[in-house]
Amino acid sequence: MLRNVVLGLLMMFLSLMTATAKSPYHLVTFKFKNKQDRSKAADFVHLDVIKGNEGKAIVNSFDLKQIQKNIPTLISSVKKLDLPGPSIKGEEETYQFPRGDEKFHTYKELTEKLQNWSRQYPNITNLSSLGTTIQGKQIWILRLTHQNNLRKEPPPGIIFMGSHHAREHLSTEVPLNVLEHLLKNYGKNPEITKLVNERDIYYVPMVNPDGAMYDIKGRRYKMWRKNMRSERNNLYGVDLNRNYGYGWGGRGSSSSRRSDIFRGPKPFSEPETSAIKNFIEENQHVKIVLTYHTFSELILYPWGHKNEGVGGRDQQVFETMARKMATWTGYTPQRSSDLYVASGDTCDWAYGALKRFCFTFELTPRSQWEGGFYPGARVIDRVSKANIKPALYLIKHSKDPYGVL
Ligand code: 0X9
Ligand code: ZN
Repeated sequence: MLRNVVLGLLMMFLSLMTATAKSPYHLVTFKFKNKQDRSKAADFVHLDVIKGNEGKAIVNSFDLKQIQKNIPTLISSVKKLDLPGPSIKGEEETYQFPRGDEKFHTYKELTEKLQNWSRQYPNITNLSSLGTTIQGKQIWILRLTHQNNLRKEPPPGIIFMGSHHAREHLSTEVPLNVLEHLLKNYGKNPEITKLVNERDIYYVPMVNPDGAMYDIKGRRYKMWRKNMRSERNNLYGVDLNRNYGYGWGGRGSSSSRRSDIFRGPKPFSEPETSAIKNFIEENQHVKIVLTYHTFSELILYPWGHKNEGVGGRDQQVFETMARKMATWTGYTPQRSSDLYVASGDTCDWAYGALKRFCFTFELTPRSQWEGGFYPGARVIDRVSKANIKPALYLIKHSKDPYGVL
């Protein structure tokens, strides 16, 4: 633990040292009396950490002005961070992770890996694209199921997604490694073999490849969250986890382009969210959705846009599953809105519009001081391993989610 904290502080220090001098980002600490206070703050900024009555957020200069104007009494301190600000020109076109973090996959490496796997395991995989991003990249989806299932009505299914948010690179590595575990153990491990034979499993490890690659452009992390929506060379970006169409436009999202929680001009205005929407709508047998994010070590479920649970048996299913998965990961199971109210996220839509059981996993670390969005490559294996059991559990129960009751 102490080692993690020391390493985290060192990583932060190094990343601050290597960043450029010009910085639009600040670390803001809030003091909250209650949940309402947290949601008030979440109306303006994205809260990265909540612990006790304190919250922390890394905010851009626009968001900083907004909170100073609207909720000054909730702010306890503001610290300037030396991180480079957004721009779409003037940077060399290298898409490589910063030194020491090369184990994370670039979009190109991800593409090659998925293509290799689909060649290596032709009887159980199929690689295709859900559509293209703003910058024209393919949004890869790898289907994992025995080829016999392709000729008939597909068996019950599940989708795992990563990297809706650009800077949350670990959320691509975890599904990728769990997928690799399934591939390598097919035909060896009876449980995995059975699941691949009897389920339809989908992986979209990088929903927002434009943003993820922009975040590492020039080999420096930029703390970028949104996609790459721009106008006349002016990058602003849309928060893809505020752009889904259930309760869209409500609390915890912004109508301002410059905000880090900008929801976009209308629901599903972005090619990335609309590609996911089309896929989940068209595949009714996909009964469970898991969207990986970072960080804070949480397992979240609807509702997120209002301070209520979904009620009835469905709520029991969410709670039972989340509690069970928490035993393997040590993550905290929680209703999304208990964290803070935010509208337009993936899970509110998947459940609200289509009744799919949907979880948001906020992966490692637990805190900003252990690296926040940039915990370093050394955590990848450990976090991936911890996420195998929850994935197998959800794959199993995608046949009948109510079976957990
Ligand atoms: O705010 C988000 O989009 C998610 N956290 S993250 O740090 N990865 O950005 C959490 C979404 C949870 N949903 C709601 N609270 N509605
Ligand atoms: Zn996220």
